[in-house]
Amino acid sequence: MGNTTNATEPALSAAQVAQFEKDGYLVFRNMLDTASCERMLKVAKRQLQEAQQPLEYEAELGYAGAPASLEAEGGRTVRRLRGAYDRDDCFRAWAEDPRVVGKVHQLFGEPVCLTLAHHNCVMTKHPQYGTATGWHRDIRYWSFTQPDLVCVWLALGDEVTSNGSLRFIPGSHRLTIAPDRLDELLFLRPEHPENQALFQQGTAVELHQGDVVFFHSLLFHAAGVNTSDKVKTSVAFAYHGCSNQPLPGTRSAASGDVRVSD
Ligand SMILES: O=C(O)CCC(=O)C(=O)O
Repeated sequence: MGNTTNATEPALSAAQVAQFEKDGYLVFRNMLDTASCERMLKVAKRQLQEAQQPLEYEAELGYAGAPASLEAEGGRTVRRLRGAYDRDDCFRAWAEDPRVVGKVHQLFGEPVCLTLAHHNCVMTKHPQYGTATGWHRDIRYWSFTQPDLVCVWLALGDEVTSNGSLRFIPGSHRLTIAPDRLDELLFLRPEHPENQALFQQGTAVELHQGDVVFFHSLLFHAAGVNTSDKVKTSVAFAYHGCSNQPLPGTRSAASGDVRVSD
């Protein structure tokens, strides 16, 4: 597995910045300590049990294999605990952690804002009804002047191929993709020959508790199903340079953002 970096420095080396620009992602091993991860897991588990809103259900996504409705068997399987920033101090502290913000600030070269639109969540991938995610770019979730956001994904436990770890296509944030290669939800069409060649370049990024991956909002990524017997839990926040504003009238603008660096 490439792109592995030890998170001992507060900010990024020139080599790390160059690697992010080339590949579109960077992995930091053991960035968050065990106690902080366990605290987040405990809070997430309790909020899941209590079905604390706002939640996103697998049935609402309509992905292949998802329960057909909220009333169907498995229909209340949670995909996201939305609004993580306002759910608990432990998530807020992570979103504002100077080690995270410092790195993103350096990547953007300017003060950083956290978007409260989409992401801003605890992602859960459940064993039975958790669905695979096709190849996509996260920019499909947002509308900003520039398509430049960075997602920061924290693993609260093991994320390996068998429980649906992320897969990335290195460098794909720099590709121009003809519209006919994408479906109406902006997923790469699996049957398209050029897409199939691209999928061959996909690489699994296995993570363990406390590992963090930063990735560009134009990077194509996918994830599998969870064939284990434990829920996979991750925390995802996304950031943009403060000069890169959401487009007026969009969900990105309505959700608001939080300035997290000076
Ligand atoms: O865990 C997954 O299925 C991938 C999630 C993802 O990439 C997304 O929701 O944008």
